[in-house]
Amino acid sequence: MTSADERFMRHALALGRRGAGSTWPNPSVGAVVVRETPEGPLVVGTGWTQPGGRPHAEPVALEEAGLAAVGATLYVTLEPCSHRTIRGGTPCVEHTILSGIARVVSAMDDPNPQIAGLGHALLRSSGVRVSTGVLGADAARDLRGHVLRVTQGRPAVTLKLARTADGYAGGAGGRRIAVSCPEASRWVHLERARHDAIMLGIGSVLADDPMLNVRLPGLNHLSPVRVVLDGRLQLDAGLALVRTAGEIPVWVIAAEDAPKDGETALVAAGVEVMRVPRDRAGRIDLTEALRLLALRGITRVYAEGGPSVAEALAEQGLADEIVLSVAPHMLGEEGIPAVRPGLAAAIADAARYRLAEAFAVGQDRFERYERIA
Ligand code: AOF
Ligand code: ZN
Repeated sequence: MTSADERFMRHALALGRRGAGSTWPNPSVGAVVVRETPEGPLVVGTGWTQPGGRPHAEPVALEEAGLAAVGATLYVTLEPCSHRTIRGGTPCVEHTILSGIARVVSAMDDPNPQIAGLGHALLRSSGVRVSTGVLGADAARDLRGHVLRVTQGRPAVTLKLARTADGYAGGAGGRRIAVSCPEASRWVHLERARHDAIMLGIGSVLADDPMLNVRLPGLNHLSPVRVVLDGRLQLDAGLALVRTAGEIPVWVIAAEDAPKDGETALVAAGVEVMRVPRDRAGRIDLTEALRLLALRGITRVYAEGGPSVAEALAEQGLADEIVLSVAPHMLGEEGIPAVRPGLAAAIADAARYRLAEAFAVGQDRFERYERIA
């Protein structure tokens, strides 16, 4: 590996991130084709996985490079695929070999059992030089949703909670309060766009009647699937989510024994109702709920609350990233605490989470924690 390899892989990683949230069930991969010239290396093609998951990143970059790919190096953030599917067409390995690429630099093996090393092996056996593992840790973080889905049958979960300076997420009785500053709210909308699904507990939905869409100029079409954890099926057909279910999907995950009466009106409004068992505490079994989402192709979930869902996810080791923000202003009275004891214990435990980053957006301060084990 050379510093040039790292440099171009960084470029490929940045390109791959562009598709995050819009390629599920596929991972969003980035690819860069680089040619040596007398003046130094030259980027002759770039690509990333396209909306819906196809075309893959490699054919996009290789097509742009055209004949300039002959003898060039392909940087790719995931092992090129080797499988042939009815929907997919030509495997990326074949595209790569036919393009005349001399060397492939990849960040990580694809744990998808259909590929799992075969992509790299086929390239080598065709005389392409292959280096793997370049910035592998960065790629593993970016593609965590894909990795978890194909290895553990669950999506990656980002948990996000905002609180006032005195620690509240809501007012007394769940009353909605303004917590985040406008800049932080916009940042959250961008984060929504980078995930496949937003997930909320029914408590927050009933308290806030949120839209849970992406409201950023030009990016509205990137609104993710809206998932509500609703054990007793309390979702009301008059709520904003339900009224817009025809435009942006709403999936409700209820307990198996939840009453059937409300379901007809929700389904008529375009809501999909799914059912999972209850856990031992009588709540929706989160592991089962996430398994269901992964089965439906979801790789990246943005869990926006509220405090009970956040605590349960953290306690059960299901939150891969935890993003906590604190605003400068106080609520100044009793409210709903944002960080419940189980979540506080999880992030304070150095064996479970580490503080990866601290930053400010507008007036709000953010901390991002990453799961260790
Ligand atoms: C690549 N480049 O850009 C992506 C890859 O359903 P298919 O046929 O599109 O294949 C999906 C699988 O291909 C997916 O599960 C993952 O293993 C890999 N994704 N591979 O070579 C890409 N997105
Ligand atoms: Zn491919």
